[in-house]
Amino acid sequence: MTEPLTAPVPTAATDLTLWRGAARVLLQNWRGDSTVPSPGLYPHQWSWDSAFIAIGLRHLSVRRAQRELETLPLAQWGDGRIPHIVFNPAVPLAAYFPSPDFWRSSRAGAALGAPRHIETSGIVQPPVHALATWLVHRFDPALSRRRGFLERLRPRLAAWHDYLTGQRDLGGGGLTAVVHPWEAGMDNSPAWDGPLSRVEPVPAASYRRADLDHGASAERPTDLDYGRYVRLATDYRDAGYLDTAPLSFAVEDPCVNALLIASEHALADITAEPGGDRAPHERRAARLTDALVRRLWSPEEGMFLNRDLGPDRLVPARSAAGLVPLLVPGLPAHVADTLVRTAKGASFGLGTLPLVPSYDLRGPDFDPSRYWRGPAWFNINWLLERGLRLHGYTGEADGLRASMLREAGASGFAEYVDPCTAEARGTRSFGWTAALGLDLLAAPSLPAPRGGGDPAPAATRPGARERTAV
Ligand code: 2M8
Repeated sequence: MTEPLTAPVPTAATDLTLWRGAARVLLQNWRGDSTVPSPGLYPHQWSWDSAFIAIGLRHLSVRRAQRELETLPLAQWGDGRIPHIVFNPAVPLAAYFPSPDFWRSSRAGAALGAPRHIETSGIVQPPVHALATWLVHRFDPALSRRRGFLERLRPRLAAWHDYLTGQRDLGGGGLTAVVHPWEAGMDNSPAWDGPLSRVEPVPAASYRRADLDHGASAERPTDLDYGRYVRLATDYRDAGYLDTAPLSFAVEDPCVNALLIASEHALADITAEPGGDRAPHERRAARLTDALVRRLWSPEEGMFLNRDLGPDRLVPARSAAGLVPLLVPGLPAHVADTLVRTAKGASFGLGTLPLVPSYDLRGPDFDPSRYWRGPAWFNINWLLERGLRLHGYTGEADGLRASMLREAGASGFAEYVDPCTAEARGTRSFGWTAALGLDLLAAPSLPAPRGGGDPAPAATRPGARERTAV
């Protein structure tokens, strides 16, 4: 590590152990320009991982955090999409499936302006980038200005949001839609089971899964699910990655849209910083928030649900994605209060379990170990912690923060954990678990006013955590 540490190293012994462990993961997973989620299972750059990782990395090196966020949009397509994976050409093809020779982005995506010299996937992931960019900027505004950090990223982030709110408003109701479960990040959530049941899986013999070389099959998606993922990706690729082609999977996801709204608020801040007009972004954030509540809020369930655009109806499965809109600043107060009640209830156990599960504990498909079908993930819990703080639930936020700090280190920075026992699951030394642990450690548990606010930058309030945009 060549750059000096930019945040004070904690002094309490347990905090120091956690700090050192998290820093070690981020140093080991750093590849010169960006960070891999995990050297074995995920040896390339992933889109939303990079954003979460940058948020934590800023506490070790603001320059690296800026670099992390700058490299990803270098692979942005001409139509504005930021691909979900940017492949490292030095990694052997067999190390990860689907590999660059499956996606063939430079050829299959040529008409949409896919980069000619960088291979990427053709799908996207949740838009955490503008939010991460703003948080990294706020941590050291002077360095950011000197390096023209916001200036360089702003047009790319704007094009990204234009793509999501334009071409990807597949339902025509003002929200962005995903065309593959991987786009939502919660790859095999039970919320996809219904929409995916209409997809014909490709034969198992037509491809080789690399994930099972690194993970227990009981903690990964089934072969049937994989066959369907590969079918969707193949069809999308063969249609030239066109969003206007007939799509057999199109879903509006509350977590993706909530992150888009939070990022749109951040884009308003990014635009206003050098004196630009924030109003268009604030207006778009408000429109998205209205559409989110109108199209995905379920008063009966007390949470948001996915909308399957095939039959155009809400999917009854209660995934933690439906709690994430708590991080939306303009959420009506009664909706925020109901979400917190649901999170604290028997289905999600906030305050009673170590961490909030990815899926309803009482759901018929709940599995505490299998990937996104029940285990607790640190990025989702980090988002909920911010949402709780934003809406004034300081005690609940403090409790969740303490629990995350405990379990991140105890699990060896696991990819996910059993939500009831906090036993480690998935891969270890996982990028965003380490990064977000570091972020929580650096952030004092300050109360936030309802509606958020924009505290002073780190330079004037050391270790302070920015709450703008979420
Ligand atoms: C997982 O997804 C990838 C495909 O994108 C996989 O299973 O191979 C998900 O947990 C996703 O949210 C995450 O970004 C990615 C890398 O950590 O792994």
